[in-house]
Amino acid sequence: MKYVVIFGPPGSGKGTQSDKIIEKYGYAHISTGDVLRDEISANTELGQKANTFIKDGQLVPDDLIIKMLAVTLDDIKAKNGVIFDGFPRTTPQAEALQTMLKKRGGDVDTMLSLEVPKEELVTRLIERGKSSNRADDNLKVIEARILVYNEQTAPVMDFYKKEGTFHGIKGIGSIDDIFGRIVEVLG
Ligand code: B4P
Repeated sequence: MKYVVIFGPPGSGKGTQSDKIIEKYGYAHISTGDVLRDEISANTELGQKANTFIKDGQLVPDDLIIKMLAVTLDDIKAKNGVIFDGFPRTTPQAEALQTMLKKRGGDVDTMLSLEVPKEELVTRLIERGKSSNRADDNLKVIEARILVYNEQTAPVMDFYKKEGTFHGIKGIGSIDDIFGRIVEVLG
């Protein structure tokens, strides 16, 4: 079982490239952003709590996310591998993921870090906001999300550099070109 993390700032294409990885490699997909949006739509207690953070561009607290991830991971049927999309977003989340996978006899095999300049992120998210109906795809919240990324999420790269699993991927160009760079790493 392979465990792959796809990482990057908001709008870097984590969801977009995850779809292509799933299609080619048959991995199971865990997107914490998708799970949270489902909880919000279903108006669960977790969804209500999460929404208070997401609408302001803040991260949902680690304890809520880690609990949610453990449940999601338990539900995953055995496949060739799992792609974690949008998780981990803090160093405590990275440590919790390592502990959870070790209990299952595994570890993160590959961390793919999509590198996209800020101006391009803003352009993509404003564009997505025209049709996404997402409360966090507007300029004010996008700016907050990028700040939060730089302060709280970017340090996760150091965790995986130390583990020796970090791979920087140039995240601009066509979706297929970027996927080609990912395939060079995943084989
Ligand atoms: P997420 O749902 O994870 O998503 P994202 O960062 O907004 O976007 P992604 O990188 O997946 O970009 P996409 O492919 O859609 O997070 C949402 C929020 O949930 C977070 O801000 C946080 O509050 C909360 N959250 C989630 N996980 C959490 C965690 N672990 N801990 C705490 N809080 C958490 O691409 C963006 C757009 O660009 C799309 O419209 C796409 O079509 C376009 N695009 C993609 N590739 C392109 C390319 N090559 N060229 C041009 N456009 C492209």
